[in-house]
Amino acid sequence: MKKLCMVFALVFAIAMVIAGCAPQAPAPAASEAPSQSAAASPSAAETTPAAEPSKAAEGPVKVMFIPKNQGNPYFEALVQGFEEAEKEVGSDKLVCDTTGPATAEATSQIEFVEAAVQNGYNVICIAANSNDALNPTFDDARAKGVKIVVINGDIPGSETHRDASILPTDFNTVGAAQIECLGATINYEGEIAILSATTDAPDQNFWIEGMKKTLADDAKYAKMKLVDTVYGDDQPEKSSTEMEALITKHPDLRGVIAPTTVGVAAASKIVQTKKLAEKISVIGLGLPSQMKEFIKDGTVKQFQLWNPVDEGYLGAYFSMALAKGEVEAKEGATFKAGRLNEFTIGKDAVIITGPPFTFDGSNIDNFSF
Ligand code: RAM
Repeated sequence: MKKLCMVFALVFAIAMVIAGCAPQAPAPAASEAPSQSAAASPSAAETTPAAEPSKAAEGPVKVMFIPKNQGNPYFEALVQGFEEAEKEVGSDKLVCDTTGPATAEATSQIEFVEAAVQNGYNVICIAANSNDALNPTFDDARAKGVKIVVINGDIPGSETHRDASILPTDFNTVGAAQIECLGATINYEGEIAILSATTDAPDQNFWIEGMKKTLADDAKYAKMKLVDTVYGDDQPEKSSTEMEALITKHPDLRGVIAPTTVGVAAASKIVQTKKLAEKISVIGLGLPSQMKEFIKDGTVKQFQLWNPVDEGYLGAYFSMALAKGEVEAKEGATFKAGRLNEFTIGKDAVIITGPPFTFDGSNIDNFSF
């Protein structure tokens, strides 16, 4: 794992110099806070009702990770990180488990949060499927002394209902970086579409907003026209059907951005099968392990992501420190996360894992997630 990280860091440094679609803004340090919510909200720590003391002192800290849905390889990469941390720390001190719904609807995670509370978990790390549908459930859990850490996306407008948020990267840079990534492959011209996950997904909607803003504000992209946004629900089949429908509906389509690992793999497969790579450029946020074949055969030129394994690993270390009272979930507090070293909590109790990264034929072989 250490080796992977060193390789990752090195390749990242090189790729930032040479990649055609490197993010426009420099990658933020872990201590820099994004401003994800439109309106400034008070820090979660200030508004939290007095909770019962954490039960962590009685045994190992128990962390439950709830992904958006089961069976998505992206979240399996996060689980890998949680497990790595548990192994490193020892299961006498930290136990990390995973549970979650089959599909990613707004309310599908509620029963899993409730069960984790009942089963004595100290911290729930959840990739929430909605900005606000879980608020009452989160409030109940916190009133019982359970810490709620949203991971892989914040819940804009509902920050006071969670303790902290762990983001894989600075979300403020993702929308613009994706537009540039696509633009560079289509000469900054033509009809484009977005293939997203679910309509409620907080992370997707935040990035899509960033893409639309970039298209509207930056003259460099004036000739790129967003003609459609469709939703594949992070299900391979639905994503494929939506991609096929986009191709039929928009005969002049030049590019598709799928900011979901499920969507971008499905879209790439359709373009590969239909031999449309010369006409339609697919980019997005993908897992190198799933995208490798498309990079190798030229179906996809480049795509982006960050390190989801590190995100899970950080989630585990932060959860443990939080449950043990070693760190407070508020701006300026610091904590150590094993091999990733020290992190400083940003505004609205947000913690950023690391920089985004552009993958292409020159580096795709270096990654194992
Ligand atoms: C998908 C999910 C997830 C997103 C990644 C990039 O697997 O939608 O939330 O962060 O892609």
